Amino acid sequence: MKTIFSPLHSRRHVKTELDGGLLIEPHEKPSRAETILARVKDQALGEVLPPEEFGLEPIKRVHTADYVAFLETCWDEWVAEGKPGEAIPAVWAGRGMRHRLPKDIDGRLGYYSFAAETSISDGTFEAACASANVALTAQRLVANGERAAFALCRPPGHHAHADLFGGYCFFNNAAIAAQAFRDQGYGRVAILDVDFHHGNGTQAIFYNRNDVLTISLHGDPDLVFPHFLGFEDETGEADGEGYNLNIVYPPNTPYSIWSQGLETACQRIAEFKPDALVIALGVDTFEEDPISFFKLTSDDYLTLGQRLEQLGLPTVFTMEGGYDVDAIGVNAVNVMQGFEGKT
Ligand code: OKP
Ligand code: ZN
Repeated sequence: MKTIFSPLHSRRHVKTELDGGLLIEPHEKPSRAETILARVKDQALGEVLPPEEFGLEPIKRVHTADYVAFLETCWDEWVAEGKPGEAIPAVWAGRGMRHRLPKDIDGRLGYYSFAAETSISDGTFEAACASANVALTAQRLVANGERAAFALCRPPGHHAHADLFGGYCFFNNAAIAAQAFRDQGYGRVAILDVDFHHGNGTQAIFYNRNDVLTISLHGDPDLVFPHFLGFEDETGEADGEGYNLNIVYPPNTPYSIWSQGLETACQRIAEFKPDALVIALGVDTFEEDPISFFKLTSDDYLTLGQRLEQLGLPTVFTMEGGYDVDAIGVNAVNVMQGFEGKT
């Protein structure tokens, strides 16, 4: 399987993540991508290719033009205002307040975000664009006949809405790849999100559509991020009714339980008969992940890859979460190797 990787991911190198009242070193750090790349090479998974440049148009098929423009200039505006640290949103329109775009940079940061752990600094926009190009290049390879491709995206994407960043995400790479398939004449596309966290952005982007089936398996949002979306009674609306599926699990869920939901997801995908599949691949379901509570083992990722292959679909993998950096390379590449038949 070919891997798409951009060294420009390292342009996102923020120093802060608001966690527990402290500004800690971010969990979503550059070494994550480098560790996965090293494992791809070590295992000779296949060729590693740089992304092609697609520009902003395919990103704007999913994200609003004003949101994209905001991300492009946000850091410069922040610096121009004389702010001493990294750009962190700290105010939102709560219940009863107005969702109106303010002029001030603090107000604009809140308007375009849903969480405060995701700091912005120099290079974030460039890295997010490169990450989208990585996903789009993998999508093009698959559209041109590859059975599957691995988009080694960083920063991740599945929490990003059409006009909201948060959860370490800016552009929704999986949604952008799925929309690219649609725009190239693929009639139906399924997105299966196996990251530990709910793919709230992906769900929201396609919530009223029946041409893109969205499924997410994740930790119960009553207990974990993103807290305000991802419950099982969210099934889609209008034309999209019945085209969103959430499967939630409690703490300490092992693969033997998690895989029951995977079977439900695979059955739904088979019934939908998509023309292509996008897997939002997080490996923060790992037993040693520092911010998550599932109990998948490294071998389980081989089994997962085998099961995904059985769907028999042209498949793009977009990298999402996974924060045990020591294991992230083995775990992510195990999914690809399982897909290719390794037991
Ligand atoms: C991004 B992805 C931990 C709070 C977690 C953000 C989690 C973002 C996960 N103290 N807050 O889905 O892996
Ligand atoms: Zn996650």
